[in-house]
Amino acid sequence: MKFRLTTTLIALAAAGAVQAQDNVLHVYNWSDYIAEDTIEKFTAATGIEVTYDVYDSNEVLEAKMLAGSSGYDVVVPTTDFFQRQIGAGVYMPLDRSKLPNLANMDPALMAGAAAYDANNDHGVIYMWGTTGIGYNTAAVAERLGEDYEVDSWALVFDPEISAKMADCGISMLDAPTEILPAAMNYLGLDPKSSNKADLEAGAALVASVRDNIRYFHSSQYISDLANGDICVAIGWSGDVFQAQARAAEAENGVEIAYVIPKEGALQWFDVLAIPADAPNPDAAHAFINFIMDVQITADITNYVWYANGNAASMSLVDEEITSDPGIFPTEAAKANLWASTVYDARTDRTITRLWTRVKTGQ
Ligand code: N2P
Repeated sequence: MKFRLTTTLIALAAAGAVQAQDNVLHVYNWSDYIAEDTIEKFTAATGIEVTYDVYDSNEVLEAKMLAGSSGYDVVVPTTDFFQRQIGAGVYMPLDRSKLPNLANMDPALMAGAAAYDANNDHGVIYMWGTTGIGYNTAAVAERLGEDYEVDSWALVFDPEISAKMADCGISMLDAPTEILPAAMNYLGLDPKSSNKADLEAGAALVASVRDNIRYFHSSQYISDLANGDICVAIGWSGDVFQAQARAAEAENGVEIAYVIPKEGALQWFDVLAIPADAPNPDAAHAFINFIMDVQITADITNYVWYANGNAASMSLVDEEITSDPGIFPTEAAKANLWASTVYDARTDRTITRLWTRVKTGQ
């Protein structure tokens, strides 16, 4: 009798554990990259509970993906990192039969992502944006004059100009594969070059303004810009617009603007993907399909100020977003955007080494 009771309890406990696991989805996404109610709505619609963790660096995500057994069901790499990770067998092919909302996606944008993931077999576009400059308009006018037009990387990369801004705080993304190409672009070099000498020249330029940089970080600048604690940031488009919105909401007198420098900028795409060892691939597919719902994805864009890849959602996106050239670049700006470069392992090591030196000022 006692034996039977115990086995029954074990069976019940095991069933409970399996069921609990079936109904939990582990999402790992960028910080400040989803609407306030998206997760809540997903759970309400599907009964699937979500644990939601965040990162602010492709390098951090990549380390977890390459180590394996991350426990995550959905992650959001940028296409260049994504391609290399697909090569390492990190992601499972998507089951299109579980993704009917794929029909909502923009074919031209998906074709762009397919350059990194043949046939879009492993991922769908989540959001995209550019890496440009966020700045405090009053702080710039005060230091560089009312007539100074912020339209160039010179604000950060010209040592004399950035020296004048240093006191109010300049930050840079801690993202070497985005900052070094921007520096190379400013120098007139090909930002997509994997040539060691070009990367070294980019690193030398960043090093030359190192003393003017308060910090390298990829998420703190949102609130710091909004609060007036820094005045210039090389950052991601939507993050800068979120800073602008936070300042406006706080009515603290801080006015933030975003510019895609005239020399050019990186246009990046982040994709939703499922690790090959995801514990709950069914729930992962349900989540990705849910994100591709036109209303859900429009809500996210309206909250985070990043463009999405969902053509059918565009009519639900606020006009102040669709009409902003910092979010939807003009044709002229588009001509100067470059796409992410996929670096081989050797170049990647070079970049890491150069970046460590730049950051530590050695
Ligand atoms: C959101 C970061 C955007 C992702 N905070 C950059 N690829």
